[in-house]
Amino acid sequence: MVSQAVTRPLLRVVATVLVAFSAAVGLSGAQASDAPYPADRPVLTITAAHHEPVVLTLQQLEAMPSKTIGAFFPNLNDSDHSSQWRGIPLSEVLKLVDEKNKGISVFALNNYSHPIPADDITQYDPIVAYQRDGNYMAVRNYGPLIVIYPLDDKPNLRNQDVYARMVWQVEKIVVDAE
Ligand SMILES: Nc1nc2c(c(=O)[nH]1)N[C@H]1C(S)=C(S)[C@@H](COP(=O)(O)O)O[C@H]1N2
Ligand SMILES: [Mo]
Repeated sequence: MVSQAVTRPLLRVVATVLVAFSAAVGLSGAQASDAPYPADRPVLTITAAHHEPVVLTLQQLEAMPSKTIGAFFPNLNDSDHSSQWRGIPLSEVLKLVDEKNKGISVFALNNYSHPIPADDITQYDPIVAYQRDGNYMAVRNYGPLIVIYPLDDKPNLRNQDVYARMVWQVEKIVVDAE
């Protein structure tokens, strides 16, 4: 009798903690599920000559170290309107494969591709962005992934050579062996 009276409130506390915990876990999951595509769909493939391909979902990308940088988006031709882009530094992408490289080549859904030299990654560490101003990007909004350079902070990057490296609708990154 006595033990039951003690146990019940205790169970209630345990249950409350469990509910709070799963709500907290659910919250981080809900973030990715706001994306206009399934969070568990592969969005990025990274290949290298001497490494198995690495295939990542949005959820896996979001589990990686991220940073936010300010830049306008050259394609929209509105250099007055800056956005905050959140994504994975290309230096982190390179850590996924062990390949001596001279840089990477970024491939888009529309078959556009462009190389990014290793020097850019060292000097400017551009990101593969999966969010623009807090929103995931549909393919019709140049998503799901866009290479973004820190155009706001570095005026010297505002030129066509760099814009051509800001590949949108990214689906694949090839690490170019040295
Ligand atoms: N997916 C994809 N990304 C791309 C391109 C493209 O055609 N497809 N063009 C590149 C070039 S050459 C530039 S200058 C900028 C701006 O593209 P725009 O040709 O649409 O102005 O995006 C770059 N990223
Ligand atoms: Mo361009």
